[in-house]
Amino acid sequence: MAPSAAILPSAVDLHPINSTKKYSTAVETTQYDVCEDYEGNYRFAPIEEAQVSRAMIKRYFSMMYERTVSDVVIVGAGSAGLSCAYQLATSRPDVKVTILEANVAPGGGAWLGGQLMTPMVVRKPADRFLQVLGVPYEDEGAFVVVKHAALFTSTILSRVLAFPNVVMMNATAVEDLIIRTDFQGRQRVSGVVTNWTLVSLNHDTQSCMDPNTITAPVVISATGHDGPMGAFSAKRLVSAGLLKELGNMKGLDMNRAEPAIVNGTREVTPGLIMTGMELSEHDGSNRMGPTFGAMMASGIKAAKEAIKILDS
Ligand code: 48N
Repeated sequence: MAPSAAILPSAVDLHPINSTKKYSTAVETTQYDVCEDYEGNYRFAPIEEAQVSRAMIKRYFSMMYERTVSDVVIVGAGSAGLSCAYQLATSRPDVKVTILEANVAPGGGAWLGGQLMTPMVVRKPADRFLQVLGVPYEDEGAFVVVKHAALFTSTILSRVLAFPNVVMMNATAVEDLIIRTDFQGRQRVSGVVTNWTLVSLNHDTQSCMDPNTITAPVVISATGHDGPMGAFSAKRLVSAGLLKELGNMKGLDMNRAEPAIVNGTREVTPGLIMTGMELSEHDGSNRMGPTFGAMMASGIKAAKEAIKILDS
């Protein structure tokens, strides 16, 4: 008979370091003989190794099976991709959003502010998104400062992953686009070609290691402007003949760069919306350096553009 969930003691609340309050005394339960005792008698419920493996395999591969057909695929879980996912998930809980992130750790360049310093600057009015997320900040007038960039990134990650209509496959690379010719003879992006990132990065070390696919009527590319696979879709559009040449990101100019990225967020080719810093490589707009409001607003706009396509 399948064991019911162990009755575990109430979670020990984490006391501030200087608290005089001790952890609760040893708490024993009859089921599974668990014991939360920090004085040397801590006992876990029993487990079989196969139970752990099957718990992961069952969930991951049924999710992978179900999401081979998604409504929206977001490529890249940086600040733009995650902001886009949040906006989509909240405004359209009926839409199946699948995020593909090449790194094991999602978040892209938003774990630090600039030059490895931790504070994150966000120019108004993008601070409103921080208020929506509940991320605290210091108000400096024309801009606000989040005390640690990871406070934004960990908060939005936890919010996005909590939505029932959103799944994220990290350590998974998009290594090509599905490009079909529609009945009007127009080429349309209709999904993505995927592989484990470690495989994608090692194609030259083995014989052919074929990929997998995920089809979707809308693909949103948020692959950034640097990193091992930066500006992936922009570069692929050029090699596929859907874009004449890369615009190549221009020098830093905060006041020009941020509105250009937000206002330029759009469907760059049928079926493919581009957002965040990848757009600077596609369009040749300026970079903004260590300010993140445009990433959030561009992600939000990309979500709105995606909904227009889905509802058209
Ligand atoms: O953070 P990034 O790189 O990209 P954005 O556009 O979300 O945010 C950009 C921002 O961090 C800046 O660059 C700031 C504002 N600086 C500007 C400046 O002037 O320097 O996230 C992109 C994500 C990363 O996590 C990559 O790992 C991932 O996309 N990625 C991919 N994931 C799956 N498949 C791929 N082919 C792929 N390529 C990149």
